[in-house]
Amino acid sequence: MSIFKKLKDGLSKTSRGVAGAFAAATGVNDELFDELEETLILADAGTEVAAEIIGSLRREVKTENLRGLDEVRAALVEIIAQMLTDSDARDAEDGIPRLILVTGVNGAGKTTTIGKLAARLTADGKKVLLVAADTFRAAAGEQLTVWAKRAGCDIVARAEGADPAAVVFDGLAAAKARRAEAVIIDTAGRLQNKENLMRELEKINRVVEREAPGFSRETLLVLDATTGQNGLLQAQEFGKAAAITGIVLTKLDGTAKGGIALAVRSRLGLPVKYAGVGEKTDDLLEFDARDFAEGLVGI
Ligand SMILES: Nc1nc2c(ncn2[C@@H]2O[C@H](COP(=O)(O)OP(=O)(O)OP(=O)(O)O)[C@@H](O)[C@H]2O)c(=O)[nH]1
Ligand SMILES: [Mg+2]
Repeated sequence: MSIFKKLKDGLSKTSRGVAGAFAAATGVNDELFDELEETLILADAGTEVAAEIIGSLRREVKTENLRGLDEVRAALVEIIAQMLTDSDARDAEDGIPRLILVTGVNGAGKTTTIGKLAARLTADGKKVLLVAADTFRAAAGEQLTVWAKRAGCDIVARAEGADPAAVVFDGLAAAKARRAEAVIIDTAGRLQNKENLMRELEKINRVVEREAPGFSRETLLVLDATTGQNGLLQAQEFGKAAAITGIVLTKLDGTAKGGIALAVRSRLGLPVKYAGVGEKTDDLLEFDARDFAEGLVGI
């Protein structure tokens, strides 16, 4: 199955809801708008964002005088795609090494995403170095080592229980010495309300800021798409410890509803950068706003 198909299948819970609203519609009327708004709320977009989208849709229908359901559906895709579009996105610059710090709660899919990214960047001919700064969970280093082997890239790992900020320091020294072109740092899963663990993340982030001035830095927050609106809270709290530049939405192949992408984008201004659609190396998509909007609406 293609990864695009996996994404569309994963979002089918929501697209079926949208399809149902259109199928039951007796015309382009309040009932239809209310049904669509309800569907977006059920899809984890949140009440405010759902109201915002449907408000835009109502205006569009009025100003463009849309009468057909297909036109309304296309307008809905357009509005959602625009909301999700990251207009500030820039391609990585040639010659400037990338440094990606990966954070998130326990089990969100951080290590798996790093493995997939490492494989992709290595296949693109980049010299990749992974840094195993999850020294907390048993066997976390081994898990990342397996991914590094699979990708065919380097890894810096230390013994379990080592200070993660020190591992990051060593990792960055190795990255500079070996002239790595992409460095990806794995961190331990932590709940956003665990004060001491958030301070530890701050410390890791300080080391990154201090030791990697020549790198183009990104901090990705990995969100399990099936945890819905809680993702908003996670993004807010993690952002206090390390400024987040982008979101990775994982497990979109499962029972996710997808609306959390709209919520983080609209409420927090955070772009979704990648979408995880499975456990295998190839199951990662560069996030595409239009594909995602079409997946949600079901076109
Ligand atoms: N279906 C599906 N499973 C995924 C995806 N991404 C990760 N997983 C699975 O989710 C589980 C947790 O993944 P990890 O990558 O270990 O998550 P983590 O955030 O590193 O976990 P901790 O380090 O323990 O906090 C594993 O069983 C992965 O195979 C995805 O996009 N889709
Ligand atoms: Mg992990």
